[in-house]
Amino acid sequence: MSDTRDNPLDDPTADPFEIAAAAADDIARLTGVEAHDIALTLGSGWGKAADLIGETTATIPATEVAGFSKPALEGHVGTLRSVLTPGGKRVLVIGARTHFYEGHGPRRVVHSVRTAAATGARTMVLTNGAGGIRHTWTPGQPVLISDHINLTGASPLEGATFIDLTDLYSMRLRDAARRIDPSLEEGVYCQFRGPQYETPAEVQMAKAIGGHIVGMSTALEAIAARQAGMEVLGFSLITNLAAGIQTTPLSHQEVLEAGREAEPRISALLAQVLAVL
Ligand code: 8IG
Repeated sequence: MSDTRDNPLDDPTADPFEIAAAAADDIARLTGVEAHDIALTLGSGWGKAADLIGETTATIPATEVAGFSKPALEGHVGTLRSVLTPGGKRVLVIGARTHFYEGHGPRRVVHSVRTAAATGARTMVLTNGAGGIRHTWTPGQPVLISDHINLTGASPLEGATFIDLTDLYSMRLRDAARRIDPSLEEGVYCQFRGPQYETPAEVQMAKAIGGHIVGMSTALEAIAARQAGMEVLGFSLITNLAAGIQTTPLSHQEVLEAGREAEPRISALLAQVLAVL
């Protein structure tokens, strides 16, 4: 269901960066934490992963923070958390993703990323649940995002904002993740608008143009993170093989189950990766 309450981002004359700054002020006030070092967005299947990364010092409903909207879906948590890692880093855990398919436009989609940057975070860790195109991948497998293809036709950038996206998904951070789990594979993430899953023909198109992962979230967020000067690390949990790659129909139930089963492994992985960032 769409969210009909007023959101300041829906005012076209508003400056989205000012609203992100106001949101960061809300977070500082509500968490008691002046600045964060790292931000982590939890996608489908990654919901419990934050519990291992450190001590949660504050949990706030995203609806208390300027510009955030209600989560649209079961499996997406509508909270922001401040977590203190054993190494002393402050992590802003974002469990309140807004998807492009909700139809509120790119400003709302990337607001959490801009807010994270405004809290001081220099590293943006983006996670998602996604479909896998590679036949050798199995549901429940986490993979690193090496690059993306944005098939939404949209952008979070406004006007003549020419942003370089070379090494968008930081090689340095991918190397750090692989030192922790050398078996991690990587692939190119194709963002479709959704919310329908792809047709098998669309999956074949994604494969032909160099894609390995199909999803509905991360590319627009990564672009905004780069605009904000953050270093990006992206993980997809392959919750299903993409349409036509797997022979059975795709279901949201299957996605939730794959997430639950993979939880222990990906939680440990994320905690270990965050410890070295
Ligand atoms: I979870 O197969 C999940 N999200 N586009 N395709 C797209 N998004 C997804 C898929 C999928 N699985």
